[in-house]
Amino acid sequence: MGSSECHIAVLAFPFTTHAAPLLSLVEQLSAALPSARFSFFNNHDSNSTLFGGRNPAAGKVKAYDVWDGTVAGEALVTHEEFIMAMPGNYQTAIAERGGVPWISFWTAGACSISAHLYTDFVRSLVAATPNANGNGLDQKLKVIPGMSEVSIGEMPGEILAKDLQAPFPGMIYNMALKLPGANALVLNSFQKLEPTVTDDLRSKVQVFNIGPMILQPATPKPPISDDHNCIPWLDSLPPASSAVYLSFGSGITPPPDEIVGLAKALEAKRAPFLWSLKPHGVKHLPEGFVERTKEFGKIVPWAPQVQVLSHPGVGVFVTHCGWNSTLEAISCGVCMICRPFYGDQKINTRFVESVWEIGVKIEGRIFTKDGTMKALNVVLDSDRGKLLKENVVKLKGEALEAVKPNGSSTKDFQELVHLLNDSF
Ligand code: U2F
Repeated sequence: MGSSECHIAVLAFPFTTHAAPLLSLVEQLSAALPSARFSFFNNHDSNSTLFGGRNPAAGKVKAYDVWDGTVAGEALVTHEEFIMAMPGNYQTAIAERGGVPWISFWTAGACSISAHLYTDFVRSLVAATPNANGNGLDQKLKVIPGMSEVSIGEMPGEILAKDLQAPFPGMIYNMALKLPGANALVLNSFQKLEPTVTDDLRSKVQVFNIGPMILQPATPKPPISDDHNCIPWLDSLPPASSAVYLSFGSGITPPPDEIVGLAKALEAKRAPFLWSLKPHGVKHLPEGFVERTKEFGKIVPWAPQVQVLSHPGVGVFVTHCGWNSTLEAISCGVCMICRPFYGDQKINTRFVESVWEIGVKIEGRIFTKDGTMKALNVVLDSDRGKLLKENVVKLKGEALEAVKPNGSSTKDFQELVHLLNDSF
């Protein structure tokens, strides 16, 4: 195939924040590979959100809607229904892979994909560990490179699933089994963030560690919309404020009792706060909370997170520890209070608290008034908090180095482009 005919099929996973960074990667690659055309296969809803009114890379990226299993007139599909419908539909869309190079983009960190590659080993440890008092899951994974701080119970839930053949755990397990056969694995991370884990991964598959993509000058940035005036509100805070920013990604709203716990802590702490909370979460706030906190608090259904975290008035980020949020906090030098819910979030939290030491995990697993107050006091008003801040600022410096012209992520991106060029 001559380079003028190069055509890359891109298969997206349409849930939460997976398809958006994949499209960013495609746009960045398109700029580096002027002769390439990209077909972006995704479900209808996710494509409408991503492409609505946009024409990425001057038309060189074309969106194709693939049927995701939704039945007309019925609610949106679940992960499971999508997984059942997807393989056949994707194959029909792009024909058999036969000889076509496969490059995988994992939208979370090296730590979580590495964990999935150790699924059989972790499960064998679980099977061999007497678990009567529940302590078995506290066992640290000292023998897995880079994971000595992580316990079995902090592995992504799919690894520990009772039924490894159930649709979602089964899809991830099968992906991990096939991954060493990929031509490359692309990660939105950077070498100095997870060096041991990444070196171990590199022994199994070729890795291109190209992040943080939000700091990459070449990554196209979507237009910023601040419909709820978060930035002017932050600008209006007294100088040297340390506002609390709370957000739980694209899909999570904490359960009602945790929303109450968070609200009580914010009211008691009286630090300025900006809370990204959907209306179905707002209705669980304690009566009168919004009125009582209106002098120092703001609640919005969606915030321009990267700009918020970049604002000097923000002192701490209360988060579910999704990978994009974690990288954004690091890239902006903001400490985190973590309340992981599912998937990679527990392992990310462990790295935040014990490996990078840039934040704390919420005590007692869930948000309560006391646990949240304690975490806020540690991060905002203690010597430990000062150390966490120094660490995150240092890590931000490493991230900025990685995306400089000679930085590790820039080099990895250039090598990825070479690999693609050589494949044409
Ligand atoms: C899944 O991630 P989520 O979408 O739940 O969470 P993040 O990876 O943290 O991504 C959330 C993104 O949404 C943005 C924010 C992040 O880029 O800046 N955002 C915003 O702009 N404004 C808001 O008010 C709230 C969010 C999954 F749940 C995670 O466990 C995985 O790590 C992740 C990646 O695979 O996908």
